[in-house]
Amino acid sequence: MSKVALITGITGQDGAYLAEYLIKKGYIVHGIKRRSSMFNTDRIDHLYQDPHVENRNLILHYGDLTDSLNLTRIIGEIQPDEIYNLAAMSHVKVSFDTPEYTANADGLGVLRILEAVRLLNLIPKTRIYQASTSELYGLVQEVPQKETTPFYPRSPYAVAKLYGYWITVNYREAYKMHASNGILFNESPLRGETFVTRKVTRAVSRIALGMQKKVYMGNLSSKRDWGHAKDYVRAMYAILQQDEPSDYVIATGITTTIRDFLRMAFAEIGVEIIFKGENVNEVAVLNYIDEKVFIERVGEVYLDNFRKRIGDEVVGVDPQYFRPTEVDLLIGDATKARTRLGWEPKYDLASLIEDMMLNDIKLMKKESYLKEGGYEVLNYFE
Ligand code: F7E
Repeated sequence: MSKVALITGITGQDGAYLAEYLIKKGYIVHGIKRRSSMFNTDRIDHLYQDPHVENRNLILHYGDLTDSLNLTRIIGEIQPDEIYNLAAMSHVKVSFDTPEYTANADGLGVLRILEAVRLLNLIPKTRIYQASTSELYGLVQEVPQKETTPFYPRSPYAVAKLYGYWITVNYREAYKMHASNGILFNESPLRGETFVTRKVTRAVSRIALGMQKKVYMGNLSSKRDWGHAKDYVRAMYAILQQDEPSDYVIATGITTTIRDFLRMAFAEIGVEIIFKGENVNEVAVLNYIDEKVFIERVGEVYLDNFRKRIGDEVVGVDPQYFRPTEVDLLIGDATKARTRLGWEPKYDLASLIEDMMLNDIKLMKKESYLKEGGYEVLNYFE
C-alpha cells in the first residue's frame, strides 16, 4: 500500500519540489490549491494527471487554510499518513498590508489542521510537518540561530508564524501528536518573482538580454542564509520519518548580503558591477564584461548591445521596498539536522545562483520571443 501525503501549498516553491520528491518515493500525493480565475499550477504541471487516469498519484483539491470545514473534510476523506503544511501568505512585506488575513491563514490555519487531525481521531496515524521559518528569529538574539535561540518576530507574517510554531509544539505535548516544525531558510528557481533572490536573477537575465535597463531594490545590506529548496524538501521528509517528533533548523550556515547576491548573479554571466553612493542614493554600475563567459551563458547575439551599456547604472534603490521593521541578519546552525537526520545540502550559494540564473535566462529568452522553443517538461530531481 502506498503512503498518502497531503501537501497544503502544493502550488508553491516548496510544495512543487516536495510533491515530485514524494511521488518518486511511491507516495500518493494530495494537494490543496486555492481557487483562482487564472491557472496557478505552473510549478506542478509536469506532475499533473487527468482525473480520468486510473490510480493517480497526484490529486488536487480546492481549499484554503482559512476554511476549517473544507480542511476537515479533505483530511477526513483522504486519511493521510503525512501532512505537510506549506501553505501561507508568505510575503513578509505584503503581510504589513494584509495583517489580518496573514494571521488567519498563517497562524489559525495551523490550528485548523491540528484540530482536524485530532477531531477525526487520526492522531495515531497522521504525522504533521509545520513550515516554520527563519523569519521567527527576526531581531536576532543569537548568531547563528539554532533550535534553542529565542524568537523575536519583526513582521505580521513572522508573528502569525510564531503562533503556528507554538501551537504545533503545544499539540505535540498535549495530545502526543507526531507534529514537528522545520525552521527553514530557502530559495530556488521556483521562488516567486517578488522575493529578493528571484527578483535579482530575473532582472539580471532581463538586463543581459536587453529587456530591462535597471532594477530597483530595497535594503541592500540585509543578510540572508540562502539554501536550495530542493535540498530542503529532503529534510522535511526526513523529519517526518523520525520515531520522535521534534523541531529542526534547516540552513546552510553561510550568510550573504543582498548586495553580494547581486554581484554574484551578475558574475554568473561574466559581468562585474561596482556599487557607489550610500543609502537611497546607492547605485551599481556595469564595470566589466568577460565576453567569453557572457557568450557562453547568455549568447553571442546579445553581446554587442550589452557592450554599449558599460558605465550604465543597472541597480538603484527605491525606499518603497523598505520594511517598517527589518530583519537584518539571518544565519542558521543546522547541526541538529545534520546529526539526527543525516541531512546535508547538495547546493551551496554559488550553485543555487547558477541554477536560478540558467533557469531565468532560458525563461526570459522565451518571454522575449528572441529564441524559439516549446515548454520543456521539468523534472526537478533529474
Ligand atoms: O527579502 C531585502 C528585504 O522578500 C529578503 C519568505 O519566504 O523567506 C522569505 O522572507 C531580504 C529582506 O524574503 C528587496 O528587505 C532588498 O531583508 O526575499 P525576501 P524574506 O523577507 O527573508 C523566509 C524564509 C520566509 O519564511 C518568508 O515567507 O531582502 N530586500 N531589496 C528585498 N526584498 C524584496 N522582496 N524585494 C526587494 O527589492
